[in-house]
Amino acid sequence: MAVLAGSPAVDHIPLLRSPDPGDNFSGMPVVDLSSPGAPRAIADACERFGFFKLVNHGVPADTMDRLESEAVRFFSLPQADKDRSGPAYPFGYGSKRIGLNGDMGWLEYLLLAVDAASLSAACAVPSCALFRAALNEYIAAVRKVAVRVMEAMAEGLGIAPVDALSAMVTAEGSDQVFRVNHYPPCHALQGLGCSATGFGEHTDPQLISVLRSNGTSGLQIALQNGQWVSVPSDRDAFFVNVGDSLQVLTNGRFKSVKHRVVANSLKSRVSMIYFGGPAMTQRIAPLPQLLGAGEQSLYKDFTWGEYKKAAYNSRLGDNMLAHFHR
Ligand code: GA4
Repeated sequence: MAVLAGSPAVDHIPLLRSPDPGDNFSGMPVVDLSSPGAPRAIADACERFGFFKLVNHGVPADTMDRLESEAVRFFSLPQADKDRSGPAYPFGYGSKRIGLNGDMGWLEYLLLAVDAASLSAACAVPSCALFRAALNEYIAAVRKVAVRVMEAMAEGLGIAPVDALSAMVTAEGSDQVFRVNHYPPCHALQGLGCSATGFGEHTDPQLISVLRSNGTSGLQIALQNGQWVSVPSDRDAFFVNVGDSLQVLTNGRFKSVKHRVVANSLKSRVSMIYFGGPAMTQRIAPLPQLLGAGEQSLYKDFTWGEYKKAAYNSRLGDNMLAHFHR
């Protein structure tokens, strides 16, 4: 593993050879949520890539900008102040360490718990009232988008009821997480022809992830043939990922997309991501409406609680779902 020389704090951050600049995701599906064709387009994108860009989603630019400014303000605080909002586990501020099993990335972040449609009262950070208000406004809006997208997925898959998927994240006790990431510029790498790993490759364990970033790119996804492509940033759009649990609910029709983030050598990247997960006791198994005659589940039966525990005991790049294959 190549490492960043210099400071011991960054000794364990891997370097990556990024895709060539020509490897922008040229075939990226762009879905207009306000169009009648959205359900089919969403289902198609989830089957081919497990990923798409969402436009005309209805969340006001103000709601996104306010949260971005508050996040930038927070991440500009002196390190000692930010550390007072840590540790990241179960919830709070973290820097460079991802998860509890030794993964490192060139980023700092806030990991936050969501109850129903706002920050969990049990989540005492961030303490700043303006930041909390911006988070609550944004979380309520992005969660509505996630629900509309999941309803469109059900329609696109041709299954009833319309809330067959979305009910899992709106149900009492659903396990929703919100994360705000800051990838500082990695000046040391300027001109070296490689990038620092911001967030190493992984799939998301939940059902759905909805990401918004500032104008700095860095997100890359793996296509089904294993090729990595860069996703051009778009601060007005959302990027939606299929997670492992949704792959299982659709018996492998929707693909949980492998993705990663590389740090930029010149500019900061700020992203905010809503992760919609079900209640701990929710059984994760293919929806009967989606199983054809005689079709068997590709996976062993498990609950979200069991899967989450397995995921949190893994390294980022592990193929967690492989352990649950029949
Ligand atoms: C990936 C998706 C979410 O960011 C996250 C991550 C979590 C963490 O950062 O603590 C995990 C990662 C994520 C999957 C494997 C485990 C757990 C880090 C890690 C090594 C909050 C989540 O739910 O799973």
